[in-house]
Amino acid sequence: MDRASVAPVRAVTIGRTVLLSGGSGGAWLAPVLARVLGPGNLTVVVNVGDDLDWHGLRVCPDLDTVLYALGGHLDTGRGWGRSGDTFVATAALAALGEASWFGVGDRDLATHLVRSEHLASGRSLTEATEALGRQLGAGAVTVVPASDQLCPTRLELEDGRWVGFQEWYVGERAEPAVRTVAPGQGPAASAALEALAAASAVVLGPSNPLTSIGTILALDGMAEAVGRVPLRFAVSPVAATAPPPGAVAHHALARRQLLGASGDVDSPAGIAGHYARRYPGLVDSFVLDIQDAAQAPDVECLGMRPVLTRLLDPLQVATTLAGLFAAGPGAVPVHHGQGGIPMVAAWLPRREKGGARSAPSGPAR
Ligand code: FO1
Repeated sequence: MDRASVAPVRAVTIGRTVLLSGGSGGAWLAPVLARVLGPGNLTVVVNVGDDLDWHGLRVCPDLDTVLYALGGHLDTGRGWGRSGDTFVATAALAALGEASWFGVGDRDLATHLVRSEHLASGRSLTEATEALGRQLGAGAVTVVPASDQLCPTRLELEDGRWVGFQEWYVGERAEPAVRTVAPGQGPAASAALEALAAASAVVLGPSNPLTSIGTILALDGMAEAVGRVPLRFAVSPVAATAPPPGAVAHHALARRQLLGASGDVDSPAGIAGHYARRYPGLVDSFVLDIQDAAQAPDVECLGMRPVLTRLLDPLQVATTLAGLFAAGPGAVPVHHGQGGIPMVAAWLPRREKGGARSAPSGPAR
């Protein structure tokens, strides 16, 4: 994401926020949300289920996508890797007879070399990410891996093969139908759990609900820590009009395939339903596009408060979220009709029967 293209916005005063993120979806929202929330208020907890060891180097695609976006280095056309990168090393590897289905850019390669050196010298992935974030200019945003351990996602395909996530997603363009998604198991990173314990709001970002958000929530202690945050939002990764974040062609196909494998539909209400069934009570508000307003009642039936905004505009999403964080828990939405389209402008504290406003109460768990 080009930092210069983001208009300056007035920061609002609220507590600390945690964004759970995959690659492109989180990278699309994180820089703008960070500006809206103000310096030091955002921690991004990033999926590590896509990570792989490549020619002896640790590659963390989602962490790097988020760091590059925050530092203004992301190739936004591709949705991953560094802008202006070349692929000479990958071509040289192919010439040596090595598999070349996973293309690592030459500038990107430097990130994997430095990270791998940190890990080899005994530093944790959290420490390596902090150092890389400083070097890449990720600013006042704390970026932490969901786990310090390698816990790769495995997929069982309909043809019976078990493959790693990248083998399916990149190697086979997400085309083979998926039978089972098996998130890696392991402890959540302590920095991620500490950020959640200190947060007043958490956002399940507009990322893949299974292989980005689901893999984070599968780590030991993570879902419980998310459930203890007072305000818990999810942002739809899909809109009726166009795919919001993520320019990668097979991104939407992957989401459809993976939701299908768990019996869910690739629509805002389908994804809200996925969260409601898998993690009952975890998400209390679900953000979807105003053009999908017809699905808001279905979201409400699932026990979540639907929040309508312009989902294709990260600034609208970020300012909507910040306004709701500032209003606090236990408030009710105010809808403004705009050309017949309802939009949530704010939560108001609930009114007592006698007309007085009640103190905000905690959301139902
Ligand atoms: N995506 C591709 O479609 N093809 C690639 O060759 C590829 C290489 C790659 C190398 C480093 C990296 O950080 C990301 C890379 N990606 C590639 C993107 C990545 O596979 C996915 O976008 C994420 O894992 C899904 O969030």
